[in-house]
Amino acid sequence: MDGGKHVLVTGGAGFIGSHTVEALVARGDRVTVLDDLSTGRRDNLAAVESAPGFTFVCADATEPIALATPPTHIVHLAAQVSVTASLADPLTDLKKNLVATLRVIALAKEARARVVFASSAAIYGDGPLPSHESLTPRPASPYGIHKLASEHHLRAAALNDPAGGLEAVALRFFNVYGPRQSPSSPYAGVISIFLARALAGEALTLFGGGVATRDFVYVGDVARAILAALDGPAIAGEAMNVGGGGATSVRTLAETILAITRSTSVLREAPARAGEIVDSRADVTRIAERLGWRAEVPLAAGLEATAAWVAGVAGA
Ligand code: NAD
Ligand code: UD2
Repeated sequence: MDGGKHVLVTGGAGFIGSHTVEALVARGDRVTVLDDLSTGRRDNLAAVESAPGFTFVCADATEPIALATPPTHIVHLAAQVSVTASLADPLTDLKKNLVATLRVIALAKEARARVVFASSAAIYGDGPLPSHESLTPRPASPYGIHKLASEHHLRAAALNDPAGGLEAVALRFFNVYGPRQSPSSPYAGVISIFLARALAGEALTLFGGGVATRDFVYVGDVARAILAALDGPAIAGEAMNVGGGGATSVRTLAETILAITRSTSVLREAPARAGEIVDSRADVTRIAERLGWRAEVPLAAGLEATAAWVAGVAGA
């Protein structure tokens, strides 16, 4: 086992979580997943269920977290992930996205565990592009506010740690996509929704006419970034962008997906969704310098892999 790491992955049964868990198990780490299965699925973990050192705990991360064996590292992914849902119900978002982080910090202090936290591009709001970590964040949704507040709590916990040396890294994910991203909720990621609809011959909706741009990053690249942050030099509460560094409009994305799937689905326009940022693109120099990470999977290749997965699920 890699230096005796025992990694707790909250939200490990979810989309990004299950890819991260597979990568950790593959290199021999001991892994505990804590997930309430609110949006995650146990079968996302089918490939690792019987691996040595793997444990699944069905629990709510907003409650105090107690494990039989303390972790050496924590990847905190459990969250309410929809910007739109956070606007409709900010109090639930506060609980799931901020209270849960405070539970993780309490455990990290007790266990002396390094924390890698899933933050988001949503903390930037509509600021200058590309978004650099030194910019003043201006989140435009409760989701972005609570992700940013979580980052501040992690940094403060690291600075004020009486024992010294609490390590925490916030990774600001841009738009992550890939296999296992559920298309079933209206708040699901745009790529999984478009692929499912294109394959079913249903119309693709372009909110705000599809002029918004996003920096899409493949889930396998994101899992590698998480592992790099777990293994990298000690960092007391620093934030780093995780994106591809490019910008693709939602309309271009829709047209690419129709071509890849050879779909005859129509594109229809609808008003922009409230609270959403228009343009988003990461400056990825910091993570390249600090952790030697950069995205490797081009959008076309990632879309092909995701389309194959969506088609498999639809045909299963
Ligand atoms: P997901 O919904 O697939 O994963 C979230 C997981 O957390 C699910 O398995 C869910 O069951 C679990 N969960 C939710 N609340 C919980 C709670 N209170 N206790 C225990 N488990 C709980 O979403 P994802 O896309 O894999 O997102 C993972 C993380 O990455 C989230 O923190 C999200 O905010 C962040 N993020 C995602 C994206 C993206 O593009 N997908 C972008 C930026 C940030
Ligand atoms: C994603 C993450 C969110 C947050 C943010 C960071 C998801 C589900 N959410 O939010 O957690 O961290 O990134 O910036 O991954 N759109 C359409 N038609 C559709 C669906 C979406 O036009 O059917 C548009 C939508 O209006 C937006 C873009 O596509 O302009 C991306 O939407 P999204 O929901 O995939 O992701 P986003 O950026 O709101």
